[in-house]
Order: sequence, then C-alpha cells, then structure tokens
Amino acid sequence: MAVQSSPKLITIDRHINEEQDLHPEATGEFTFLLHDFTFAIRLIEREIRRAGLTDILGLTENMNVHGEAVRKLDQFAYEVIYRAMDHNGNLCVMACEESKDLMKIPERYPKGKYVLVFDPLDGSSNIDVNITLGTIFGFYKRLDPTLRTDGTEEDVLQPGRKLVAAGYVLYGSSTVMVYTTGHGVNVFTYDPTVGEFLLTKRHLKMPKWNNQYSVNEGHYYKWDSKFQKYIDFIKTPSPDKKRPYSLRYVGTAVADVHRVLHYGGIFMYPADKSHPNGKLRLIYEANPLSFVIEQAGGKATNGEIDILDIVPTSIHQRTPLFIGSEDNVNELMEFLNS
Ligand code: P6P
Repeated sequence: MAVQSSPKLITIDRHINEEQDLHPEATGEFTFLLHDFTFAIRLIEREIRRAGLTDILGLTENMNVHGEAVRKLDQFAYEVIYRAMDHNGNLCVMACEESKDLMKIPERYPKGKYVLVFDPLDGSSNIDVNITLGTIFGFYKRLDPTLRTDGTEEDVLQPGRKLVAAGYVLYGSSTVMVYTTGHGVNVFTYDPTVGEFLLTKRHLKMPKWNNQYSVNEGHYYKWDSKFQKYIDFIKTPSPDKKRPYSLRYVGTAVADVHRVLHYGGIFMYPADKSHPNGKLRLIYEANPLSFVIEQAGGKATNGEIDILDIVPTSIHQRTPLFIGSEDNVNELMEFLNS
C-alpha cells in the first residue's frame, strides 16, 4: 500500500470506526478505548504547551520505581491517563513506567478484555529545556477475554507480537499521534484550534536504508567491542560516499524513532557496562515502538532476536534496542554476529 496523503478531514474517531471492519471482534470497544486515550493525550498536550507558564516544571519530591526523580509533568501525564482510562469498562489492568506494581481498575468500575501498557512521558529529562517529549502506548487483549475480573501480571507479560494496537504521541513542533492496529501505520496531526487529531499520513512505509544513525556516543567506551567496530565502520569514509553516516540524537527515544520512521536509518540503545540489559523498557517502550516500525517495513532486535518475540518476565525489564530500516539493522547484525 503506497503512502497516501489524506485529502479528507478524517478524525481519529472516524478512522477507528472505518478500521472497525478490520477487527469485527472489536465490537466498538476499541473505539471507546482510543477515544478516551486521545482525550487524555489532549490534556497532556495542553499542559506541555503551557509548561513554561504554569508551575508544572521541575521535580516532585517523589522517586519512581527506578530511583529516578519524578518530574511534575511525568506525574501529571501518568495520573491523567489513568483517570481517563480507569472507568470505561474496557480495560482489566494497566502497567506503566511510573507505577511499580500493576495499576488496578478501581473496584467500582467494570473490567473489560483489554490491557493498556504505557510510558506517560518519555524523554522527561528534556522537559525543562523545551525539547521534544513523547507518550508511548500499547494495547493487548487479556489472555482470557471472557473474564471480567482484574487483569493479572500474565496479561501484561505478553510478547510484543501479541499487541492489538500500539503507537506513540510526539509533542514536538506539532503534536502527532502515530499508531497501528496491525494493518499499516497511520499518522495523525493535532489541530489545537479544533481539538482534533486529523489523519495526515496513511500506511506510512519507511525507507529501506539511510546513512543516519542515532546513539549516545558518550557511552562508546562502555560498549562491547563488536558494537564499537560497527560504530567505527559507519564513521569511516567509503569510496561510494555512503559513509560516514550522520549522527542524529535527541535523547528522547520517541523523537529519535519518529525521525528514523520517516527518514530511515537506525536508533540504538545497546547494553553497556552501566546498563547490562540496555536502558529502555521492553513492555512499554521497546515493544510498542517495534510494533510500529515493523508495520512500516523496518526491523527491531535486541541483538539476538526480534524485540516482539521476547517473552517478558517482569513489567519493568529493560532490553537492548536496535530499531530502524531493514538494511541498516541487517548491516549492524553482521557485526554483532561476527
Ligand atoms: P541517555 C529518556 O530519558 C530515555 O529514557 C529515552 O527516551 C532516551 O532514548 C534515553 O533515555 C536517553 O538516554 O543515556 O542517552 O541519556
């Protein structure tokens, strides 16, 4: 399917409804889920756009499960998503970066057959300097969709291959939502004057290769030698002028992956001496991003297997992440397998 710009004014609600026939079993529940989720995103978007004007920058006195200081916008985004999603009766459980344990649906609300995993605000270290931030999300069906009880850890610890929908929101020069339900990647751009996400790219496919790479070179001496050799290779000028590659690194994974989705190339957060399993989280960062990139024709691996095939063992487990254009990832794998 070629990328088509969208001549019609298609809102995200209309698009989800039109996609319903691709998911006959969804019976409208998914429409409600994504509708409530985009409402939460609109509230987060508003606060981010006003962050410099209201007392919402800086740190709370809280630390999250990873010992990282929780910033006020992190906390706000986490609470807004939870409260927007806890009552629609379509979720049985949620899990996110800011919550050590599973996030239960309150007793007073019905439980449904979906699971939501999310990183409320990725790139929070960039909040105070107005650099692009993101929200990452993924939806699973619970293991036994006939149940109407609280979801369990097993419902959350599903391989990314089982995601029924995944995507991210990028709060950049404009706010875009990129998501897929397994039938191609669609891009929606937020129009704050009408409070709607409008379809701007349908069935986005990424380039097979590009000479851009994205990694924190400051960690070079902490990487293993095979990865160092790959980085040295892509920086060495070649007669065909394909090399040296150009380095692009925002420090917000969603922003770096969004650029790779559009321009091609590769984003990498490998294991290193201070991050033996990498830094990024499998469940609510690597899996949703990998689902999108694979749907756009790219690849995502932990250096051994596809990210989406990893069987999770804990909610906050980390994974090395190498994600991007097919030819770029394959080129890297030649070094890692050498
Ligand atoms: P480093 C942001 O804090 C984040 O979790 C990702 O969004 C980003 O890719 C990574 O950390 C940046 O980490 O070590 O390069 O600062």
